[in-house]
Amino acid sequence: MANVAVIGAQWGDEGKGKIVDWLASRADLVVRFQGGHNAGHTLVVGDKVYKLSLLPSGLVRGTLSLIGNGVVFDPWHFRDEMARLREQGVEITPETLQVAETAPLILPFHRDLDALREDASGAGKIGTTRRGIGPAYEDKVGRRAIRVCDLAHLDDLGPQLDRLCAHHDALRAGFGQPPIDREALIAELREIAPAVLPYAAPVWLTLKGAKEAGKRILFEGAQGALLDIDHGTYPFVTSSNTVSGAAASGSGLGPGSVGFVLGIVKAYTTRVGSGPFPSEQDNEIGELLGTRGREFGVVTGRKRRCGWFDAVLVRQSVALSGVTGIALTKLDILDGMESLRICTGYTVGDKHYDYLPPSPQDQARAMAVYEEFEGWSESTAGARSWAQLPAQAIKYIRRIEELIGCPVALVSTSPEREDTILVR
Ligand code: 2SA
Ligand code: GDP
Ligand code: MG
Repeated sequence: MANVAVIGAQWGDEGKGKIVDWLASRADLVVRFQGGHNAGHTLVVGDKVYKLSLLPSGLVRGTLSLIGNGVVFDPWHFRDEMARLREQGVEITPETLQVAETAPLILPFHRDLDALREDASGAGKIGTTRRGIGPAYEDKVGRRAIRVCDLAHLDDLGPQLDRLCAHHDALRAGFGQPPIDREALIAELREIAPAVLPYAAPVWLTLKGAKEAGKRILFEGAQGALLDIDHGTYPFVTSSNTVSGAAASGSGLGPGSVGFVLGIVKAYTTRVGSGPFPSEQDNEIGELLGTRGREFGVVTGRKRRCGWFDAVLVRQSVALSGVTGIALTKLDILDGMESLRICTGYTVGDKHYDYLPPSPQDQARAMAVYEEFEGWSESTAGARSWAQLPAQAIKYIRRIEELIGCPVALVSTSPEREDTILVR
């Protein structure tokens, strides 16, 4: 099996956790390469439900799990999420989990700044998870981040703290906040360091060794391609690159190491947070999809916005991430719907688009153009073979393939790992 990168091809929450879990048994290592604990991945194993935000999904099955340099790392959340998983019976040791020494830390004032900015932005707010993701990435790019490796040198961070505080104290003053208490910050870091340092490792070296030994590496993406900082619905995006290209830079392996890009795609569309959503159904259809699909944020509990499948967006994601095949999830949620629609293009004023126009103004005005389909009354829930799918469901899948220009490699029909159809 080639190394696989799993990425979301919509606005996140496509079911990446379930698919990574399905694939993890066929991989030797799982590596997260971007995002942080804004992600929410749900794994259902028998009667147990695991909700992971920062930790790679492979951990639940005991697959060696790595947090790459491209991830922003909240050490307090790390400690707490590990404790929660251990309570659920998952074994976690430095033999099963490594964190890149070069990953930048999310600090308490990043979280505060995220929330202060959102609250001050009125109608312009992004609808972030308020976990400090954006401010932590800003500090990384601004070359003032404290990183995992710095936890071993807390007595010697003078110039770094000068840079960090010079920037943040000015920002904080603008929000009526006191300057950063440097001593208190170092004391907090000193307290948390022992929970992190045993797991800190040169992840890139682990990956180099794994590659040389012919091990199978699974790259676990978070969020989705339309939340990508460069290619997404900017500014209503997250602060990392979520496209497959980030798998290489965010873990420390060259791009040639990704052999197969698996795009995870929900059979309809959802979005959580603000921003344009041309096929949104802010009506009883959206309500039905949300209720049947249990569309609530794993991290924040926010209700996800729901709408029809948007083939334009997924076609764009397929191109942007070089998707080799897709996993179509939550097909079962469409069972029993009389008719279905797929968005095949947009009109903005009198202009037709077969891709998402770049400006937020045009995106907000984009009207979806639909193709209509007959639904199916049979249940697909729990189906494990192609032969179990009703003819109308197959027609729907085949049309999606045509419109997005990419084959469906897997179909998922329930949250359970084994309720997955491998399409040959
Ligand atoms: P942030 O916090 O700076 O990354 O937020 C910026 C935008 O990115 C969106 N975002 C997400 N969208 C879907 N799922 C995510 N994870 C959680 C989940 C979300 C939750 O699995 O349900 O619980 O609300 C996720 N993380 C970030 C976010 O909504 C903003 O639009
Ligand atoms: P992720 O962020 O992409 O990992 O997805 P989330 O875990 O945030 O949201 C996906 C939700 O759908 C989770 O509750 C999964 O258990 C669930 N799920 C995944 N695949 C399927 C499926 O095929 N059918 C149904 N009914 N639920 C699914
Ligand atoms: Mg999620």
